[in-house]
Amino acid sequence: MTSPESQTPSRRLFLSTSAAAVAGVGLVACSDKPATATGAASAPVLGTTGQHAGSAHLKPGELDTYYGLWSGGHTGDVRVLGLPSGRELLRIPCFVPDALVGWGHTNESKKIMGTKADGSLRYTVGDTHHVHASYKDGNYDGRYAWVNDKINSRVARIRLDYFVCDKITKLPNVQGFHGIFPDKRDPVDAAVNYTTRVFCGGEFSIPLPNAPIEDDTKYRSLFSCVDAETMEVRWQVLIDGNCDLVATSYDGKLAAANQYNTEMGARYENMMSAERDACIFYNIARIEQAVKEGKVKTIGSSKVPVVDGTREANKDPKTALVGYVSVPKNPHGVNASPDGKYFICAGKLSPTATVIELAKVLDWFDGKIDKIDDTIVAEVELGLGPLHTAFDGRGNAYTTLFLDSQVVKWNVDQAIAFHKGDKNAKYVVDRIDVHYQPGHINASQSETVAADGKYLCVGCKFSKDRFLPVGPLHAENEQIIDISGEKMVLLADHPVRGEPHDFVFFKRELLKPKQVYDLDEFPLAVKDPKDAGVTRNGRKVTVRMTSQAPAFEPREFKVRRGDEVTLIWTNLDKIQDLTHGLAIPDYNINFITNPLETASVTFTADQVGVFWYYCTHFCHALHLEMRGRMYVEA
Ligand code: CUK
Ligand code: CUA
Ligand code: CA
Repeated sequence: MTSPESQTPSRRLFLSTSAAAVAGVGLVACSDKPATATGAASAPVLGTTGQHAGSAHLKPGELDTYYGLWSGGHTGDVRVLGLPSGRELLRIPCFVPDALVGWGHTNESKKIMGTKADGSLRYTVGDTHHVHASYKDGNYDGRYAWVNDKINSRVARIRLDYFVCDKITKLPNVQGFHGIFPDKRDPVDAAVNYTTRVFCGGEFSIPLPNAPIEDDTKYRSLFSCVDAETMEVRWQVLIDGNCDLVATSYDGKLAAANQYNTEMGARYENMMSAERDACIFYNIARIEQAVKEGKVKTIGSSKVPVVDGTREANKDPKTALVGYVSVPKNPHGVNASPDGKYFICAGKLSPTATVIELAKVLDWFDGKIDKIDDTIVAEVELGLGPLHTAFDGRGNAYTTLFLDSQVVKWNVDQAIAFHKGDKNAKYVVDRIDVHYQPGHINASQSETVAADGKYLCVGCKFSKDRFLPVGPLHAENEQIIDISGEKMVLLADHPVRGEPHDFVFFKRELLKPKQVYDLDEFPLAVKDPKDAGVTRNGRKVTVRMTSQAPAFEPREFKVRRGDEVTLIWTNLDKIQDLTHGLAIPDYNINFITNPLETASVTFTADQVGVFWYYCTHFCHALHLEMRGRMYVEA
């Protein structure tokens, strides 16, 4: 190990060089010149033709080159951004009701979110941290993304063709579900070179099954595997310590979670009492073999098979399902390098990053290495409060330093050489101040085989003085940094409503969004205006409705007070961007349908009178005229 002072540039030196970098940013902002040193004289190459990193500014009408998927934090949604501009394009509601699309109001979204016996939503709060997308051949394949809800231990899947949440799964016997990562291929079947599993780390230990037990030595946590297609929980692993973030290897053989609470303490003093914690490695093929052989138990009313991953049960590497690699004090974050060779754990309470070589972890499982800690190939000092790491595909890692309010760029090979004893190995390449207290970081295509080393986004937890004050709640500050050159260059600040945590961003070509639905996606679709109208079955009334700008069909309908009304609505407009809304005054109903989409709501007609249902989404010159009457008779 070394002090940061022995690695150039030192913080002191950096402070003087950063003035030059700031001047460079000023230049970009004022003159539109590219910020990279090499491109000083040439015009910026941007947007649709953009090949070079260098500016976050797009001219009006220019398209971004990357899609970004951002976790929404408390709003329980996923934000879709265009990069490098940072423009927000969409919010995809998942865990929390949303007023625009009627998420949590339509029957279809309520079914996905989960309801109580009385039909009301079981949960209306969420806490999303991590978004990751499905892989094929080590790169994103545009099928799905997943996001976690830490509060209620749920994982949501998003279809990336329509940008909608289509399934939510609750993990049994898990509290504080934090890290999430899809696998990148199957560990045994060579033909399955795409994501079929999603791994979920349980952060809090609880009694299993849950009961009001005070003795915290009886608590445990679980690592869960969810099937990417069915979204059912395939299996769980009972472990010692906890799971925080999750990473997966490119060969599909390993998943890992960093553990900050190997002490299994219930209070923070206890959680930070040990000098070292761990990164836990899961041998996926062996776990699934154990499940197949029935070496499992179940917990409480859950039917999910649980294998034993405790230290005691996994002492022999040759049969071990999991291995615990020791990592300094309360590590935060584990990330897979795009060359497929290393996992990197940042120290948080230790100023270090630990580099673990995956080939050696597999050697340990094969009994070729005695001590699992010999899989550590570097443990180097980076600065104070290292949290998360991104990669440029050129051998460099970028780690956020929460306490130093910096991003440090460091070279992984040099760090390994330094750790081996080459004291001349200069592993710190550059440092840049960010504003302030960064958490997550990601680079364009970072955790794929196609890491392109162009841009870095940093989620800063504090913005302090960077934006106009708006009362006590400050915006967070997301910054974009050009990493195409040797030195990092700060390009732009973006205010963001708290608290988004994590994100990924990748080439726009990897997604093939559909902008018009297929009618057959919806079993209830009203395919022809002639099928619109009211049918009655006792007190249950079904209203089938269609819309074609600027009219709903039917234009009016009658129900009786006390009827349970289900209104099924298909938007038959089939050209893109022709979305309609449907609101019914005093009935707490407002939702949209996109072209050829069907959605439904169910309500009790409890107020007598005339109610103008009307379109809430600007669609046509006669948008205001697009309305009809619901008569509720006594
Ligand atoms: S945790 Cu948020 S800054 Cu939930 Cu990924 Cu590290
Ligand atoms: Cu239809 Cu506005
Ligand atoms: Ca600890």
